[in-house]
Amino acid sequence: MKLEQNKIDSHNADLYEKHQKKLAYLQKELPESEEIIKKLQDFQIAIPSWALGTGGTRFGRFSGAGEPGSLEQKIEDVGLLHAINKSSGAISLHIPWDIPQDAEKIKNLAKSYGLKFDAVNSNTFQDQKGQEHSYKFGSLHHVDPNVRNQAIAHNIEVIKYGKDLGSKALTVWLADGSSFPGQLNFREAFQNTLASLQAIYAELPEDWKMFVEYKGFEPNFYSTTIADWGQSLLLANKLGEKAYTLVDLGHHQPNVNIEQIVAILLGENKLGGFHFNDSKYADDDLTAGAIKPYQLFLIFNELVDGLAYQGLDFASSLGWMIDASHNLKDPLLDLMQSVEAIKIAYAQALLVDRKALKIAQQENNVVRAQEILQDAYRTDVRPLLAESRHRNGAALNPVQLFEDLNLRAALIKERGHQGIATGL
Ligand SMILES: [Mn+2]
Repeated sequence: MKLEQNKIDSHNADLYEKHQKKLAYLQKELPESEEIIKKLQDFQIAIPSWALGTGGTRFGRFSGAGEPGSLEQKIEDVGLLHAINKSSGAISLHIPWDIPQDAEKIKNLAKSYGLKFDAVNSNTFQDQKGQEHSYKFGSLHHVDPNVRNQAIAHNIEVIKYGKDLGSKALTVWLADGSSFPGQLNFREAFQNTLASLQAIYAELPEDWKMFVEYKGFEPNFYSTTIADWGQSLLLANKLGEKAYTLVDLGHHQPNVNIEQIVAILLGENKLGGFHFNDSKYADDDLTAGAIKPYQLFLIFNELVDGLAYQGLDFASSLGWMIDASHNLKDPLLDLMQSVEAIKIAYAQALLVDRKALKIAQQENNVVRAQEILQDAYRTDVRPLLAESRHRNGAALNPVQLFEDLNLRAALIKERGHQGIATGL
């Protein structure tokens, strides 16, 4: 389904006067408004192909209606999202859930919606039909070289699909680990993982990056072979300059200081990308900013500071991706909310008075430092986001537009009630 521009324009016309009032106030208060609006216009967040269907929990899945049943329909959905918010101009594919049978056709389809292909993701956490060796006891760390070789070959195949589509990065997340003490020799598991990743890295094109994702728990309950950012960074350092650590917000134990991890990784120029989501207890994959918006802001505060320190362009230097999928909301509305929350955190981080913060830090003025951060965090920057969308031809209020136009009903009419998306 392609959304006609005039529908967005008439939505905007209805809301424009009210928007203009709020924006004018903010522009008067914040001299940096114009610069922030421009940065927001450029900032795109990739949508994962597996988040377009209703997710499940380990107890069940309650599918929504009108979900995309094919890769083409998933691209259509991201295209629709991008038309509405002009902030989701990329899609991240998971292989083998989304194998592009005809790469040229898929590439052209994505192009017609203004979409690029972000990092491609391999999957060695499930067995696929007809697969010779099982990943039940792991993949790249497995005790059996035949299993490792099969997993290596799969990752190399994923690179090939990505090359055909114009992707520039491979994300490797492993479910490898152990659930009981004694099950695994930790040192050998790590060494096997490194050797396997080296074999994959050797096949990485010159202008590609490899993102090594870590996770502290689940699906294994005693140990994970790439459990934290230290282990990921160790691997990335050993692999070479094209390898980076990827931070997924849900992959930490409760109360871990993620913003500090981000600051240190950026200082070493070893942060490759992000998987945004939010959580209360574990890897809940909830809407970004739904539970801990202040943490999200503090992370962006480090990102703005760290990327400037490295002299890197904010929008293009890291892989910005959502990795969320849950069982209650309409997936497209959920993604709109995630994108909004991410961009709010970014805009607030841009508001931080860095010179004043530096002085407060030098003077050990703890109160002042907190005031500076919270002044930025407590500013309602939503009119700046709305203005950046409006200038890009997108909707002033994406969620309202989607609901007012009954876009899910239109998708159900097109696809039927039974469509179930592949993915989690
Ligand atoms: Mn992830």
